[in-house]
Amino acid sequence: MNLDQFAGVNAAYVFELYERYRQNPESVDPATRKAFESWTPTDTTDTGAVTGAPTAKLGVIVGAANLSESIRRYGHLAARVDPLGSTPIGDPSLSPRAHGITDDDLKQLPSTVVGGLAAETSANAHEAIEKLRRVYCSTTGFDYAHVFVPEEREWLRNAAESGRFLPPMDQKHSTALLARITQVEVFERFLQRTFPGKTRFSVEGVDMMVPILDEIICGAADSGTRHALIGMAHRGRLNVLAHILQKPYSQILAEFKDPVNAHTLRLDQGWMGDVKYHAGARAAAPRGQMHIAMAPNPSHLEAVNPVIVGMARAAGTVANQPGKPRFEGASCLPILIHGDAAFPGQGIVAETLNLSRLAGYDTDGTIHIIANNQVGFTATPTESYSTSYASGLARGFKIPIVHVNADDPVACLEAARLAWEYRARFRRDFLIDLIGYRRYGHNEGDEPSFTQPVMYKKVGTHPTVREIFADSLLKQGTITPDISEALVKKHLTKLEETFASLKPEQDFVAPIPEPVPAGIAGKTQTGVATSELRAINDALLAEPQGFTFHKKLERGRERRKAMFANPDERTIDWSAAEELAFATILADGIPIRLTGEDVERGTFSHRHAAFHDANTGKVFIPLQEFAQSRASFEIHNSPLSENGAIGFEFGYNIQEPNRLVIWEAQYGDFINGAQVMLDQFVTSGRAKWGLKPSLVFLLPHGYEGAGPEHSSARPERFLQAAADINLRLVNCTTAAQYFHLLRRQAALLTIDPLPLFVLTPKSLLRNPHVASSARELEDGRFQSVLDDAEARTRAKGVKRLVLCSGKVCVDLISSERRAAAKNVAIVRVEQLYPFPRVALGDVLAAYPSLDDVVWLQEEPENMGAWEFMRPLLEELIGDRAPLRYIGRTRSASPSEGSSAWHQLNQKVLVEQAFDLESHASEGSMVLSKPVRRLTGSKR
Ligand SMILES: Cc1ncc(C[n+]2csc(CCOP(=O)(O)OP(=O)(O)O)c2C)c(N)n1
Repeated sequence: MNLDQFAGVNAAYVFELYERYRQNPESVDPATRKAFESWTPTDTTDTGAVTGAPTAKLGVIVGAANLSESIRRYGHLAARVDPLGSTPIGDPSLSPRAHGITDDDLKQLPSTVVGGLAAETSANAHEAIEKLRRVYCSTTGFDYAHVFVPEEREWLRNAAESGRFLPPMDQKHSTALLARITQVEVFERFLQRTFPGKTRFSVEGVDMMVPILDEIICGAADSGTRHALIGMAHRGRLNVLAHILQKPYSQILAEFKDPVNAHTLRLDQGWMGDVKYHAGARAAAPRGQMHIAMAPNPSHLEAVNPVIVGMARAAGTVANQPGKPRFEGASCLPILIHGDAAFPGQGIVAETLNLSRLAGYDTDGTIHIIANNQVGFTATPTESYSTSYASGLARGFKIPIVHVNADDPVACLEAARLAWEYRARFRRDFLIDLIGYRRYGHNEGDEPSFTQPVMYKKVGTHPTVREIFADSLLKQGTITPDISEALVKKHLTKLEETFASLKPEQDFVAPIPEPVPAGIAGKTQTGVATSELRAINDALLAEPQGFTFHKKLERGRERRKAMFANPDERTIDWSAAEELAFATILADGIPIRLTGEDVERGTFSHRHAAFHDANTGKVFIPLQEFAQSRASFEIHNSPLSENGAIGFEFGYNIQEPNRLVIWEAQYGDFINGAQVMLDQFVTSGRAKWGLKPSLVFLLPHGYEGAGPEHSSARPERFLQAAADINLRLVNCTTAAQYFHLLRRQAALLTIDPLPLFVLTPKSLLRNPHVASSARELEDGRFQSVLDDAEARTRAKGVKRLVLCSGKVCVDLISSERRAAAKNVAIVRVEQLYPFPRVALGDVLAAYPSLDDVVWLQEEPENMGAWEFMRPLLEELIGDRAPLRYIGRTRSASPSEGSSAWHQLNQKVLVEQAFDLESHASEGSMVLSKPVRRLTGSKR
């Protein structure tokens, strides 16, 4: 080892080691010890290369090197990033004293001890250190020491220290920036004056959000990015809509006027609309071919995060070729704007960040901006987060962070340019912590000094960023005094003129979706010829050369090979039907994306969509390889997330609505972890924002004695949300029904899209009563009600009509009691919503001698479909027969915790269905009761 070759930081490190060695030779490793044994340092050259130094000087060199490292690492703690002037917390390691040295010591040392670009143009170490302080402790806090990849860290260091991302600030650029800031401010001032006290969530205090977006979006557009997808909450949203999405002022002003008229009142189409600061928009970009979109947003803060990254993933995915889809990250850019209280507080942020580097979810980097106004409604930072900064969570994901003072437009633009370049180069997330303040209260009607009196005293006298910037340009002589006022006037005049000519009723355009012709879903043909199915099945079962399947999976494959031997035999089980549905959809040219926890194998080890070579582990996905395919298939085991994962799929779905997107729950009840996504986006997105989602949810459901947590997918939750045209809920009981249902959903993607919730089986996956024949896949189509074919042949003798849904129907039809109960018909309600009124009416009409109609369910009375069905059934049945309820009594828990107790109740349930006289047996919680007609229900 030649010890004389080291310079700068490395030299200091060698000296530090040497010092350790000198004091205790055993404290360094043997190789280092050996090198030091034959080396006597005496001095450093002008370049800082180590040729030796008096030992006393070693400590100074080490101190200087450590000081420079501390500034790079902790300098942000001393940066003046708060426009309201709070004192930065600083850090002792930023002073020479902490390293046992003085400024004079530094002046004696060559600058190379400091290393990096700052050293290159400095006369000595002191000068270089001062340069570092200007970079790291000014109005920008570069916070990147937590980035683990050395190449990235070095790039970030050079980027910060070189200043190469500082924007050009000649007269033209400065004036353009001033004009933009003026536009932003004047818009808010105009709204404040014209609609005093009306909520708009002004951007003022973090006005630089708009120029930062300009810079990022223009950078992306210049590099050929085709889609920028923006997600943000209320703060500054109207301003971004107006100035980034180019939403016309007239539309925004009309929304303030809030006209109620024939254009907006479309309850007949389920239209409800939403407040103006939740609206989304799509716009043509300022440059090139780029499309910019802002997703509509619910009040639930940060919930839009996974939706945006899902949209970006979809926009960047090329799916029209068979096989695996291709992701082109450079074609899309997700941008998320967060609140400083919401970012650390809402778990969905962590869920979204966790998606950022996973196969199938990665977007090649999201740019995050925290609109940090240092207050959350009334909460202070110390009440809102345990981390040092609002951005703390991002550190764990190794995301570089720049804290920047929102009153320094040049520093803000540097942060934006750096963010874009880093994202483009390393294809990873970047975060800008834009630190400003909030000019008014949480909304414009709030009085902020009730809770933040000191802060608002400062805010009250604090000049706007426009004023500060104009003043600095004036002082530099870049602009003349009249320019600033002329800009204000120009933008104000435009707003005033727009307002003067406003016709709110015409200017207000609500994005109401086109009505869909009635009955399309019911008429959709979904059968596939047996010959075609057989050929596809053969292709799916083809073995790739040299691939070794797991021994235990061979039997299932053999069974599938024989599946089409007799088209009338019920040989096709649930998972085979699913695979055939997927394959035929792909053969029709519709891409499929299927995700969820452990979906590749399937929770119940039933799917095996991805095989792993038993010897090499290599993965083989038949749906990506079969010859008939005309579109891509992707399947991913999702991370252990529901809210984030579903939000992502929702975003993917609305961005690319012509692809079939399916999310599967491990067990149905886990979907309640995504209640926000369901309520705020999936089931209400159409009524509020005119979105047309068609996402499919597969939710294992059914009472099998596994306890309260794994029995119910909580269908009552979907039924409570069901209204107008917003979802389909199905609990189907045969493989053929499932096949047709999936194919129908694919066929309706563009003509009658609706979210589809499917309660799927567990043990029934392998139950022969659920299996179907090839003929049933060829001939049929999805039926919302399955009549009792056997009972129908003797319809006149049927006294009881049992209506049920899902697995419990199979319990009934496979019961040994059934053969003797000739007077009972078991009718399966396969689609719960939309309520199959016509089909059920036809069934009722076919049984003329009914003594009663029963709604039978395995869920407790306060759960399941009963409370939804009851008024609808009463109306439908009228005076024809009394309605009875058979099912578990009301309960706080979805099911028994004991398998034995479950068996008992399930047995009683079945007995009561067939026995017109029976009563609950001891120990059972099953209730059989006549239903008193609800008052007011129609006959
Ligand atoms: C999930 C959720 N919880 C609570 C609220 C109510 N709320 C609206 S704004 C707000 C404060 C947000 O503070 P911050 O994230 O700093 O954004 P700011 O309003 O300051 O821009 C709260 C608590 C909400 N909208 N969403």
